[in-house]
Amino acid sequence: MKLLKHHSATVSAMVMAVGLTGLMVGASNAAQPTPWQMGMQPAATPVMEDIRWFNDFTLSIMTGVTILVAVLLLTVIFRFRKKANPTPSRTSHNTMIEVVWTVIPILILVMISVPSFRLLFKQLDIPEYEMTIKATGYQWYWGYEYADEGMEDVAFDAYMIEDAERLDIIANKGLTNAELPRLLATDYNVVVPVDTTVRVQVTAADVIHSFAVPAFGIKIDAVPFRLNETWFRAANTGIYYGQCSELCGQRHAFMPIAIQVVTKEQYVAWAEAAKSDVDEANTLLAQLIADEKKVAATAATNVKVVSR
Ligand SMILES: [Cu+2]
Repeated sequence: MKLLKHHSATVSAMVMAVGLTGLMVGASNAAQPTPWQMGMQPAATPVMEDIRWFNDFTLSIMTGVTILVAVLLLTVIFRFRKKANPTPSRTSHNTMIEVVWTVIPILILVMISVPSFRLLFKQLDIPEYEMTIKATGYQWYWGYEYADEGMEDVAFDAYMIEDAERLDIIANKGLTNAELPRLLATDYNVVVPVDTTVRVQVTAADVIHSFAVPAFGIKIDAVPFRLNETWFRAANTGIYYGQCSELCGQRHAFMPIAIQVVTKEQYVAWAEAAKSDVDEANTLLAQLIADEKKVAATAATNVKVVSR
């Protein structure tokens, strides 16, 4: 009986989870975890959109199976208990039902495997890419190199911004907590253009790390002496955060990944400046984004004035 209660609690949790993830599909651009978040981060790439769909799809099948099994268990317990059914049936075989309970699970597995393999190929088969970035895992930070022609000199290491420094920056620049999220913000962001297919080559220089960005649906091991590849194509601008996802030592939790997706024009300006100085390029980029926000804000107030 205890077991049954547990079952139905799981089922209601599943039903709730299906509902919640369904709700979150509407949100388009949140790049970091939020307090009390239950589902996955909103998708920022086509791969992540498919992952979210696949999660909801398998979760709904699982929910159905769990409900069916719970109902069958309850039926057996109540209808065929000793009191209600003192002389049990002596049936030992029923060909029909044996065929049914073999064939239906096979069909369900086939139904799951088709989109599962399609998604695996989509993740691992690198499409035609427009640029390449190499990420190297170190104990305990990430090193990035831009690999395209003319960009060979653009390389930097990205360290997590420590708590004390973070509070200073927030106070000095008047930022919000979400603009410089704790344990996720880094001193250098990986800058990439929006709507561009980026190939990421991932390796490590000491122990095994893992390069993972949830909103992009990417997670790939960073293994010394091995070059792994993944890709993403971000559909919205904004900063997307990830973390090392392979236990790599004492400061494993403190080597986050921050990818800043900017407009194509902003990227061109950044890349041009970064060829000679990444710090200057970042200052320029911050200026460009601040200008863009100002323009957007004025446009918004104008609209309000007009609508009055
Ligand atoms: Cu690591």
